[in-house]
Amino acid sequence: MSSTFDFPYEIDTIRADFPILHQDHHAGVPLVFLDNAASSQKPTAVIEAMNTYYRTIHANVHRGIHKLSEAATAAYEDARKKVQKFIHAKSRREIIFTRGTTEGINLVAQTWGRANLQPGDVVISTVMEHHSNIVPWQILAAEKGFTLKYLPVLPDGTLDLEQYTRWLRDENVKLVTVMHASNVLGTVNPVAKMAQMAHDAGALILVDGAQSVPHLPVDVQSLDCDFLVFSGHKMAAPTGIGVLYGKRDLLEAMPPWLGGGDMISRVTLEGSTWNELPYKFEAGTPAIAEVIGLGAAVDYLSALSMEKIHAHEQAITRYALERLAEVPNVTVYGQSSERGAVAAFTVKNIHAHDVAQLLDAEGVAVRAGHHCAMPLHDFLAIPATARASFYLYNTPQEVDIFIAALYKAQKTFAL
Ligand code: 7TS
Repeated sequence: MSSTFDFPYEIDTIRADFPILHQDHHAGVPLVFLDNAASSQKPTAVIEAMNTYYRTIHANVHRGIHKLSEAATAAYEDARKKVQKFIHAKSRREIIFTRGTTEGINLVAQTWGRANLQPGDVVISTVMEHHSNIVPWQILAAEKGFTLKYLPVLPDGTLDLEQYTRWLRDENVKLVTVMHASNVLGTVNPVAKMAQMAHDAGALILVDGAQSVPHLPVDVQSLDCDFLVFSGHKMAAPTGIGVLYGKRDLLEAMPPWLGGGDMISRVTLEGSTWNELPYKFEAGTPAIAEVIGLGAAVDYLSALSMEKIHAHEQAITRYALERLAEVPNVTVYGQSSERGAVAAFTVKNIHAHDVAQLLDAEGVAVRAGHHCAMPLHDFLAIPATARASFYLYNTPQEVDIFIAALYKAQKTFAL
């Protein structure tokens, strides 16, 4: 079946770019990496960009007037322009480097949220969110006294947009904070439509792009989102680096979060004034090598084209879902017609952790657990799922190995 598969690019060449994919997982058992929603693997171009930086131009940025510091600063700021272009932001000043999605959401909560939310206000999150888009708002709500509401999920794994309409009409909604694509259900939420509805009601929208920016073309101007957050490590870039995009007027009006070097204009013992954007939100020495690695990842993905990556992942996911449907006693969660490259599932009478362990013995790396989405698993009334998640380098042959391992796992448990 997998022999009829159409690749939008030369898959063997692409796979050759990722050194980690070519090792045995156990002696004689090749690695089949299907845990990409947790973190993707890195191509040589990204590893080498960081290596070259450390070997040839490392120095601190934005301070020295010596040649190395100028070269490091140029490389760092060049990466910012690459990210700006990648998500179609109007200005490089709208690109703030963070440690990742989690930090981006906390930054918005602690700056925009702390300055603007008060008792009587409503923030809408959703039942399907990752904990990073729930907990920062719970912490702030306890302090500021606003109301946090969670948009329900319908049985097909999509959001209840009728409830959304009602809340926007009837409640004093100040912010909608929603994931673009679910890390469990795969659902791709209609965030452009949700943004328009939020704006019509006078609310802002934050989009968690952790599971969308790595996988499909994302244009912040056509989505018209107020904030977008994502993590480098899920999109072929290093760990420890992520992005907060914000509309310039909002970022200008927001107070800073972390105080320290680089984020100030002038400091006296009586008080301080803030640096211009984006530096106001980048206190201290940043993750310079990781930013340069992110720039290289953006180059890599762009050269391949996000449209092609998306097309490939759609095909792989469709194939995996078809093959999973053949396996008896397997339930897959989420039936949205718009879905990303994840398949979370349970196997009757086998705990998700045991499924993952048995697959691991066959070389297949998947994640098991609640995937940092406990409220969603409560809604699904299951303690845990196993999850296969795909990226640009996965092949239908790998899906076949995964499915064969799943049959073997069931056989092992039946004994
Ligand atoms: N939002 C979504 C939708 C995510 O999937 C994740 C990570 C995060 C936020 C947090 O990203 P971080 O880089 O700040 O940690 N999701 C997962 C996952 O599904 N398995 O491991 C991490």
